[in-house]
Amino acid sequence: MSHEEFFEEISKAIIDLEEEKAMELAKKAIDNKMNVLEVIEKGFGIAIRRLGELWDAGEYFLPELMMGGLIVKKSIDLLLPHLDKEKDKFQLGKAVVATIEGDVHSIGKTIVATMLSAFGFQVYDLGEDVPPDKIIEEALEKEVDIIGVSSLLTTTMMGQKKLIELLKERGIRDKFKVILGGAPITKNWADECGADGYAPTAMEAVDLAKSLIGKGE
Ligand code: B12
Repeated sequence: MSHEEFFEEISKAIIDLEEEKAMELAKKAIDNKMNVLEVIEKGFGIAIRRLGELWDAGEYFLPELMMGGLIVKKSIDLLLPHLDKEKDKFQLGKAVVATIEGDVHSIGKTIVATMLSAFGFQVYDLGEDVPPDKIIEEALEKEVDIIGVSSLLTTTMMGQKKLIELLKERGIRDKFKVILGGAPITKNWADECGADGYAPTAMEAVDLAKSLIGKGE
């Protein structure tokens, strides 16, 4: 089976909500020493986007969405410890990554955190539903270069802006590069918030983070 066919099979297992099959394929990817990042981006990333489309089209409802999200999270958790340990050899910088307060969408944020970590950043993943104050405290304590904030709901996007305002109020805006993301986020919104950048995908988030700390190609 080619890699492309394998990614398609994983996508199909998730879209069909077949948890056992998805976990089995994740294990197979580990056993066959496949590139874990590629499996996450191409297999799981694409499948969950398709779940979103099915929801948009009214073909899937909340239970299916939740089930799909859970299968993806479980499978990614299985894959994460098997990331290439090469990354320990170098370090580009540090980052905190979180989904903003009021928002429980964690999948895209986790993929971004995973990718940043795989490409040489030391990442502190604060999880989801995290208040701006808490993100700032962690950023200060861990002395990070980058703060990455995810928001998937139009109702929680304002939290991203609030975080940047709080940084300004505290006179520490210049200490960090703030990058924003999540399905409803646009470059315009990032500009309006006064962020340092926005990226539509995890891979582009890596390029953005690298270029912001002067380590881009
Ligand atoms: C899975 C899912 C869920 C799961 C989440 C499971 C989990 N643990 O994450 C569950 C079922 C829990 C859920 C709940 C809800 N959901 Co929901 N959900 C989705 C769905 C289908 C997919 C989201 C996803 O994971 N996408 C796949 C990932 C890989 O993509 P991504 O998150 O966009 O991330 C990529 C990029 O955006 C970027 N990125 C992401 N974060 C960051 C951060 C940085 C710094 C950077 C640079 C880049 C970046 O890189 C990522 C990888 O490439 C979307 C539909 C959609 N089209 O997005 C709806 C969607 C986001 N949900 C929606 C809604 C309304 C809800 C609920 C309010 C439903 C309800 N009535 O209860 C609740 C919200 C509860 C809450 N308080 O947060 C709406 C939001 C509408 C809106 N405009 O606000 C959407 C758009 C569905 C819809 N069309 O109506 N949901």
